[in-house]
Amino acid sequence: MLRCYLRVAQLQRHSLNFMSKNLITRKNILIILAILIIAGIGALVNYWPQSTEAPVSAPTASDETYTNEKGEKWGPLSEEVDFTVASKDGEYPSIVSGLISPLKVVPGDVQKMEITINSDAPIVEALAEIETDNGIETVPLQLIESSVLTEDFFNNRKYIVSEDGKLLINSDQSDIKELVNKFFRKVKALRKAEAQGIIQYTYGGEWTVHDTHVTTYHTTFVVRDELGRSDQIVMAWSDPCSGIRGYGSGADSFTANCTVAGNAVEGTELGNLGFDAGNWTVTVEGRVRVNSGYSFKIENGGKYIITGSGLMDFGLIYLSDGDSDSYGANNVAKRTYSSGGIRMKDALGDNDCCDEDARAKPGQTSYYTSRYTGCSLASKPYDFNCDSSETKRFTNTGGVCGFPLYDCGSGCSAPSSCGPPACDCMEASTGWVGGSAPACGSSATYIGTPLDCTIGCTSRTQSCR
Ligand SMILES: [Ca+2]
Ligand SMILES: [Ca+2]
Ligand SMILES: [Ca+2]
Repeated sequence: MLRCYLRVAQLQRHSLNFMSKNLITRKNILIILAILIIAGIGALVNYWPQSTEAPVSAPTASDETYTNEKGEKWGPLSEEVDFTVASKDGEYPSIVSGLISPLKVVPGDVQKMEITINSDAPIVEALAEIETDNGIETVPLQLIESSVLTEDFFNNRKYIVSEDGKLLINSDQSDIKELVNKFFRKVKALRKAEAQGIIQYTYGGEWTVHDTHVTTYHTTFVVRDELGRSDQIVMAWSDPCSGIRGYGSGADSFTANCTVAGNAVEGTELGNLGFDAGNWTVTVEGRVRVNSGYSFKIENGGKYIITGSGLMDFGLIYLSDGDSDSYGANNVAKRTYSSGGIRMKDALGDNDCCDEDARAKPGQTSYYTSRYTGCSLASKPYDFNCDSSETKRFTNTGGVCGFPLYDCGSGCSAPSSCGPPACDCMEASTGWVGGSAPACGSSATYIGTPLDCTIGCTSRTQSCR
């Protein structure tokens, strides 16, 4: 919260600094104050008076989730994000941090954006492209301030990327110190003839939101320097990271721009986590984890954007397995605590359709006459093999009590006891007595065959899977 206030104060300071370069008279200060008061009133009524578009129905609950065009659930969105970019050092220009406030917007809101760029050549263009349900809005960003990069920037970073592309986390201080020193030796060597080394630029801008973002919401920042080099980060808010394995173990990689939402845990066990051949940005609002001894590989131009709530760490990953059948619960996120769970590496699947009944699991071959234990809200409580349908075991109909079980021709005799017929007798009247097979768990009269040891008409309960 304190950080939030500090950022707001910083934004206001930036605005004032920017304006004070040109406007320094008392009269103009009064005008600035008047503008700030009007802006404050605008914020109070949650509607920017300059906008000509009325707000449309929009989400309000803080934990609201949405569905993208692929049918994937995404969100919830933070109110605002303050982020750090973890990418390979020594490549310029490089977007290193930023702020989007608010992130969660409705039409009529004014969204402010700010990014910090490190570069060894002047920046000539900085843009924000915001893709929503109805199109892309391009917002040019203005220079707010620039300063020579100090060693503090590196000392205070929580994440740093080694030259071989491994993400190091600040808990490992000795590694950081060694890298910082190495970096500065490199910069000094490169920049010996120059008065200054790397410059840190802050660019900012704002726009009045006029579209909803229920299916699509991407924020892309693009910067270019005077040498024609560029850097880009894509914050794909509406695309959950879906390419990583859901259970088992081994190396894995991100395959698209995506977001690990604030309530999600993503990662792999017994393997490194990298980026496949693509310049992907993974936005981390939740947690990304690998086992201790493995690494996050910053490769193929991939980047992590870690927000204020986001975390990259080392540890174990679990799936919910309340019934200990070794299948993680369907549609339940990975997690970092063990209670009621199974290690991701040990799980046989992550699609247990009822995590309260060990009989229910993918691949189940048995049929059962009683519905799930627990899972009271299940719409198909007899789907024991988790294939989304309830398959009845006995479906034959047309059984008639009192008819001979077998229509045996001359030279054959009917079977005398439970077991296969003595010769090729035709089954005459096996099946449910009446027109239809009863529902799962319901009983009716059935005329059986020697094969299932229920010769004759008996009451039977339909079993399913
Ligand atoms: Ca289970
Ligand atoms: Ca189960
Ligand atoms: Ca089934």
